[in-house]
Amino acid sequence: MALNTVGEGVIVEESRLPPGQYIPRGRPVIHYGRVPRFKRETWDFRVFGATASGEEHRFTWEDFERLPRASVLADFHCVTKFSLMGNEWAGVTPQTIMAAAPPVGGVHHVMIWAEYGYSANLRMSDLTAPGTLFAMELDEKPLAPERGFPLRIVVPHLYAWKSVKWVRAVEYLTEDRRGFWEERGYHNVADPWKEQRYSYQEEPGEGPPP
Ligand SMILES: Nc1nc2c(c(=O)[nH]1)N[C@H]1C(S)=C(S)[C@@H](COP(=O)(O)O)O[C@H]1N2
Ligand SMILES: [Mo]
Repeated sequence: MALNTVGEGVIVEESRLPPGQYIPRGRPVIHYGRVPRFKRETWDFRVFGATASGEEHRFTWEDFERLPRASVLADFHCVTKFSLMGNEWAGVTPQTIMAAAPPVGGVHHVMIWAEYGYSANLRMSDLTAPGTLFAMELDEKPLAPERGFPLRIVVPHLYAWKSVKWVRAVEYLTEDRRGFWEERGYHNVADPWKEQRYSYQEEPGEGPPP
């Protein structure tokens, strides 16, 4: 396995860096629009769409904080080509959320919704993949406001625009639909190991029905 020395003596296995990515100095923060302010009393996390019960499930912040925690050590790859290596995220697994608010049978896609209407769609298999987490902490500290406080999803095996910050809801979809960047020319699936950056690269079956 090739070793690659990057920056100030950081040693990274080359096989951990997807094609076309580099390791920047520092830890860039990227998002569209402003950083929302967290209001504990009105914050909620909703699971809606094709739920098994037919009802929307709502967690208050108090409910959410009581859920069991898990942690994940993962790298993070932005489509603008920087990668952040070795992030330790802690939070709630999608499995925990899905046990509390299951989908009907046959749901293969979800939309993750954030403050201000930012969204990203995921295949159910990406939501339930090992490594995907609703994160409340990074490196043993609560998320910084600009990194998604109080809650973001991390989907480390896909380009980071799918790792929605300031998450407020999950929508179970009966049919796949494009999210914010997927509608604006980015790849519906977004696997960095296959360099699935742009929608024009999509193969049949990788995008929503026309
Ligand atoms: N709500 C929201 N989440 C978002 C974005 C955004 O604009 N809004 N940008 C995405 C993009 S393009 C990237 S690269 C990562 C950046 O995460 P970071 O700021 O922690 O590095 O957040 C993603 N999550
Ligand atoms: Mo990004």
